Amino acid sequence: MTVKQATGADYIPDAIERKWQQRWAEARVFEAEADPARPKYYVLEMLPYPSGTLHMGHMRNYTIGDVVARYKRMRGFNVLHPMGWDAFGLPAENAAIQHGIEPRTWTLNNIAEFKRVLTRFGFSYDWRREISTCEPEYYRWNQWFFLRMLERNLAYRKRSRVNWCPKCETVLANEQVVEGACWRHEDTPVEQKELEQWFLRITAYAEELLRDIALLRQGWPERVLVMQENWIGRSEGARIDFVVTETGDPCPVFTTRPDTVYGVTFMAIAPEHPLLQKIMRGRPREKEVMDFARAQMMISAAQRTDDATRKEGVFTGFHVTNPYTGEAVPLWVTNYVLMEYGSGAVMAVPAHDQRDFDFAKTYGLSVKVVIQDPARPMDPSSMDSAFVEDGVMVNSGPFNGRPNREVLRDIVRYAKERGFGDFEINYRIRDWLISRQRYWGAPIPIIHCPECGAVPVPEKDLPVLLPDDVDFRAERGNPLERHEAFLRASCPKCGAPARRETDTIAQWLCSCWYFLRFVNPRLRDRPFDKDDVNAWLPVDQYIGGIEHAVLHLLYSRFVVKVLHDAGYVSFVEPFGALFTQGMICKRSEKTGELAKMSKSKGNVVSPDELVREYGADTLRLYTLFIGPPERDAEWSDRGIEGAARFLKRLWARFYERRELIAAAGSGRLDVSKMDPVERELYRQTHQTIADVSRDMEGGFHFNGAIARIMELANAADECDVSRESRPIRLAVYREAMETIVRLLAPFAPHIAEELWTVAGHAPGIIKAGWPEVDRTALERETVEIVVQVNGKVRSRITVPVGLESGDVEKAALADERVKRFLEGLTVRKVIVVPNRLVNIAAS
Ligand code: ANZ
Ligand code: ZN
Ligand code: ZN
Repeated sequence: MTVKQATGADYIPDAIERKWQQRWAEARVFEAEADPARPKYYVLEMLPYPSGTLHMGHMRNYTIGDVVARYKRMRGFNVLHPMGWDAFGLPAENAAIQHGIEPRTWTLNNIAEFKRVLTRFGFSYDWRREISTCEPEYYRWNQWFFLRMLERNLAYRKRSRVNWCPKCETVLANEQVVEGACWRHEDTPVEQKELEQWFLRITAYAEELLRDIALLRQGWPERVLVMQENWIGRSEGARIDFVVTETGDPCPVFTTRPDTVYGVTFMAIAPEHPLLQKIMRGRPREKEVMDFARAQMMISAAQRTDDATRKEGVFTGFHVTNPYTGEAVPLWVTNYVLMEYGSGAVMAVPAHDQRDFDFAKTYGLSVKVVIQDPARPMDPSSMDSAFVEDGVMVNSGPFNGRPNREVLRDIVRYAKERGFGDFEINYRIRDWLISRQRYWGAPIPIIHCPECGAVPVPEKDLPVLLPDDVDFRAERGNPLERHEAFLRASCPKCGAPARRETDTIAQWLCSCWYFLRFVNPRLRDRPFDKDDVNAWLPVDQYIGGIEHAVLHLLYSRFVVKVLHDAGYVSFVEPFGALFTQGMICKRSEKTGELAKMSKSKGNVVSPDELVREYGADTLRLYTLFIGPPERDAEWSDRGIEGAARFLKRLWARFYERRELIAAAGSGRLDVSKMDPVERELYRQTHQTIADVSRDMEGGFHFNGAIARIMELANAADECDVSRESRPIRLAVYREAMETIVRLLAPFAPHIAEELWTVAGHAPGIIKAGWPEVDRTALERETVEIVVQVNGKVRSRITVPVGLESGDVEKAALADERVKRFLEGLTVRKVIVVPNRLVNIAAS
């Protein structure tokens, strides 16, 4: 390839960008090694999934990370900034099924493509640390993690329901279910099927995950913390032991409103509730009840509990006894109670719970008021919705007459004393299902022995390799299940012929510890070195999309807590600070609709074409200039032209004045020797350093920072300089121009490096560092000006040096003493001699 001449009056981004990228790589500028002498800074963007549709929305994320990394380097930090690939997952497998490309080939091609584009943008990664989660050297440690979890009783196997397509004979991920049907078989409704699945016991860490949110308040967006809190969903309440009246079987409930227990008029249980199997057998209503339950089990929990879904149920013919009253109420199986929460049974109080109220109205069940609004007493026959507010207890035996809030604890104590209930805390969060009945993932390191059951693969036998020679042509199920060589194993315990587990580890787990592996990506005998990891972690700044606010971040926090408790790391939280960037949206040319950039919306702006047209620096600058990075922003082609013009003009100025700049003095400048013009440019230079530094440190105000740099460039442009200028003016001008370049370096690093050398410096703007503010420059110098009225000195005023004549005139007329002399007179004319004198003619 012929690279055009890199220097010269024409700004040719492609040439200078490639040139500097090569130099950086040669000089290994971004390769980080631990260094106790310098403060460390670990900045990380969320691991990309290489799916082949890179667009400018993605590039914004990486640009933000790169700006932070470069800025921190200029500030003297030892910066770790790695990049890798979240390479396992469904799309690779879909490509194999649909287009006959092997998942590995498809993935590696995409990675190569992603890497090419990221490199072209000049992102400052330490590429030596690149990792790919689909490589055995990485996923063996995934398997190692799984074994550690197993050891600590944090991994277990349980029957659980999955989406199942009977035609594909395979498990479908949620995203493969399209309007209730299989993605490949529109005519085939997806069923729910029970399968043995592997789970991680994240619920064991619910309380710690909640508690340590307090440690993140400083560096994380509040809304993400709230989302995590809600996801964990701690709920304080009580367990109350109801009993099936006819059989004596226990039927405990979890309730947050024990104060309503005297108002229970029926019991609602989940279709999956084990009680049903037990009590219904051979009963008159068995068929009706079990048919209903089975039908409901085919519908996903999310759909069943959707507000828009009608509440339905069937009476079982049984009753339960309320331990407080001894009263028997009917037992119903319903669609709105979930087996996964509490005990899978709800004491229904139609008078005070809207769902129960709706259900009671549909099926003609009774409503009993136990909390009254003293101002507007209610009676059940006239209520058209549940009364969910606080009030005074009625129809509640010993608790009558007291405010319900006050009774909450007493009523549970009452049960506790009598042995039919207790305080209980429930969490919404569920254990984490990590097995996938799919090929393209890390095999779960388990061998099933007919004698010994599920036996872990010994550590020395890791990794369990994923075979490459699989057959997707059958288009059915998990191809590992048909791979004889993979399946065949002998039991690690007893040596008997056994069968290898064919489930693979969910992609989620691969990307929940990669930030540790980046520290020692090539270590062969351990996932990471404890000391190294303790030195680099926690990640100082994590950057990614809000769509990962809950699961990815919560799982990563969980994994780190487990490693901490197992003694592998000394910190308890992986990410000290989190930044969630907004999305780039684009208006559709056809419909005018503004939508998030995505392939499916057809409004993708491809970085590849743009970078050829404008260069990386312009694109980087524009994606951050477009608006505050935490907010969504609208892409505009005109905006990008603006960014391009700015860089072009900066380039042109440097070349026009390169001799003047290079010849001018540099070093500390003396304000007292400057004339007003020089002083003003000098002041603005240092004010810009102060402002941009503040914008960089406090909350990613990159768009503001860029705007200020542009203002300084305008001011410098207006400054009159030539060969004849005084040396100090040239020096002030040079400092302004160099400051622009240094402040611009994190955003537009290539042009900054180039212009830095044009100004006569040795290459290496990062080493040159971030400019320092001269505080003495920030205040405008003042002068005392004499004010005359009709030729006689009447006052003196103090104004900033170089203040515009109009403003000096205003200041003079506003002076109290001057006003007194002007009383009763009309001002005819005002003459201003800059920095010296004002003469007011009045009569
Ligand atoms: C009686 C009651 C009366 C309730 C009342 C509410 C209001 P949170 O706050 O989300 O924890 N519940 C319990 N287990 C359930 C399950 N498996 N599926 C569906 N709903 C379930 O909600 C706790 C409340 O949700 C519990 O308190 C229970 O209804 C219901 F006036 O018990 B409550
Ligand atoms: Zn199908
Ligand atoms: Zn065995």
